[in-house]
Amino acid sequence: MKRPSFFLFVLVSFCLLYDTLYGKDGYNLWLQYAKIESPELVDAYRKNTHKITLPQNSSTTNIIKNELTKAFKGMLLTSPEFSEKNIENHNLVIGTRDNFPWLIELVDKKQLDSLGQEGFIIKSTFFKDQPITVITGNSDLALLYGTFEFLKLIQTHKSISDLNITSIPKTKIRVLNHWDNLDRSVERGYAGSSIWNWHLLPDHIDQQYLDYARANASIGINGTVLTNVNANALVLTPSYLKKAAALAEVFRPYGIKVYLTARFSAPIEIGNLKTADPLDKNVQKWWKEKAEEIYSYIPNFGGFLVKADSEGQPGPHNYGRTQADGANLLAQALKPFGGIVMWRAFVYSEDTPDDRAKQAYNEFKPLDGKFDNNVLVQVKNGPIDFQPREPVHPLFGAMPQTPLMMEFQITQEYLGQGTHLVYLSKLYEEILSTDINAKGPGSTVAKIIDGSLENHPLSGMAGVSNIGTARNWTGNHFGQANWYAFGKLAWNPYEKSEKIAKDWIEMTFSSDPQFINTSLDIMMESHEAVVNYMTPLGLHHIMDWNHHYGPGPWVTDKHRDDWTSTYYHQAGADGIGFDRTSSGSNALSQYSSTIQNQFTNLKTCPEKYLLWFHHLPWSYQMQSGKTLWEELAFRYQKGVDQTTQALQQWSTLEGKIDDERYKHILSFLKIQEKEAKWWKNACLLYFQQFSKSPLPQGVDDPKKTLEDYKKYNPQFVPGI
Ligand code: BDP
Repeated sequence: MKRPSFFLFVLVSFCLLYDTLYGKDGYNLWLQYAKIESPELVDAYRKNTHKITLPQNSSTTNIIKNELTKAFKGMLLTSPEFSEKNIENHNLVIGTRDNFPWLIELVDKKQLDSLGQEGFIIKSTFFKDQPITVITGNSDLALLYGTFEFLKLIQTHKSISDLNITSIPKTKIRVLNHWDNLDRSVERGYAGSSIWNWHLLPDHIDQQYLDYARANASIGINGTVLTNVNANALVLTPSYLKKAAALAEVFRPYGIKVYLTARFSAPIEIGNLKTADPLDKNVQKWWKEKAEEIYSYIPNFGGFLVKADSEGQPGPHNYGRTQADGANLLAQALKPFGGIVMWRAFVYSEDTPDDRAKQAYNEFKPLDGKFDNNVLVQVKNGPIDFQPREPVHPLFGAMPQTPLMMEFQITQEYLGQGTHLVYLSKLYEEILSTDINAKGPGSTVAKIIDGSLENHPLSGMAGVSNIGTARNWTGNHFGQANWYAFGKLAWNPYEKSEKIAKDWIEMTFSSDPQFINTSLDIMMESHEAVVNYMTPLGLHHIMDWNHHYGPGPWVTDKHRDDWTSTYYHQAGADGIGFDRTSSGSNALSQYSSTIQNQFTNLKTCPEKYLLWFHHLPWSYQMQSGKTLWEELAFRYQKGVDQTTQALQQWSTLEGKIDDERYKHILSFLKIQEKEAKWWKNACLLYFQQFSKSPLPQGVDDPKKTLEDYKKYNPQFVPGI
């Protein structure tokens, strides 16, 4: 009797010591499983979890067992007793109805049927008068999802004694898009190199691959596109397919499918064909055989993500064909194997003499109904390009016969890159909850994304990953929250950012109420802050050339107009803003009449979109009574003040969490404050040339000149 308890004591002490020494670098993400201090809580949780029934019939159930062991060791300092079948005297039962036919007596059959393959139920009930908690679903993966949800309740110190939770993912495809290149550089990546070590694959399986899969499974992500949308055809050759297959093997028990980006010209580049024309028989044959080959390596391969006819990528335009011709070519090749195509709507050209914001709609809307049924059109949240704030993309609601998939950017290309604390869930929520009025009031973007508005069986959400080899995965500790929130919103696009943030803070850092409330405040304010100090009132695309780091409202006269800032802000002596009403590009005509009317009318157009849709004189009177120039200056100043406040708020949290993460975050917040001032000063000095008005009182005077800011030329900015 004595020995095991002594052994347990040593083990637990070691774990605690290990945790103090190494555990707080952020590697454990939101799965910290920190020790719970309250003896009452620990007692209650132990009582409900110390005897667990869990059949061991797959690698997924094995993962569940390991997760529970790890979690309870960390949070409750106990090791639960596991049994595969025995239920007598047990308190947590995890299994499908195949495992436990009696479940049907406890959980409604209809309800079970409605769960599909991924949904789960967590229910407090009785078995032979014994109180038990049941986690059930129709697959082992569902049990894994249910287990993570159950553990979240404990991580966030909720009661687990009276549970009745049913959770079914609202979207089918919940994928990360890695813009990772085969040389391990990451386009728009600010967290180190790509985590895929292609050179050592397939022989070396890094622990990080398993941890990646586990983290994603814990938030319901069920797919990963391994490679950059600016694709390299090499990944479709046998030596790379073997490497991708090794990753797919690791991810399979976690319910994560591998997808690859398909370079449209691959039949020429690696197939020795003379053309990649989608209507050419040999090209069709080549893709069919390629698909067959891929499935021979990766039996559960998910499919392709394609960027075509955009920013130099080849595509169907090269052969005078449509985007539907291109997408269907690949869709037909994948169809026999159950694969899908995610075809990006991010198509625009500098040679098209029309507002860039209109081009995707012009190209895709006429193709509605022409895509095969295993194609999703993947649309960015806004019509330009992941700006700090954009109105919703007009394609949402405009293609009722086509499943549209959301593409959000998790990596912060335009939102402060590696260092700025910006909780992106607010941006995601703003778009998902937008009522685009496609089918009358209540037609929110979320309803398009989950397929419910038009009853599409396929649905999905993609997030451009912010993950790299940084020890804390995302470079910025708070970047983890954006990965987490993306997963949660992909599972349920109706979830609220505040709740997601609260859970994340508690799981990641601490249960201290002051810590939670202060961090929550900082997070909830952070998106509005970045919009204020970068692009207030609907300004957009005014960052510096190419690397997109820092302000560059002066960027002009480049080889492409649609990549310059002056194209977008149109500032001059007469005013500022892009006229997208009928007197300008008329991009507004692409929206439902309700939105059109609201945004066209200056009285009802939300000020946050004002300069996106209107070109207005500097003296234009804002709702506040100030002139446009004054309001602009105040917004920039407000953004700076918000970052100063965030820094001050964070400073009050010293000692509330480990020093390592506290200091890391503090130093990033200082960079953010400095850069917010840089943005404000550079932009206001630049626009002042045209407004020719002084800065209003209350707006700090810049210490440098516009020329100083223009001259600043940072070298080797990451992510290009
Ligand atoms: C822009 C990025 C560029 C991407 C492109 C895309 O600047 O690096 O390749 O989007 O989404 O945001 O294809």
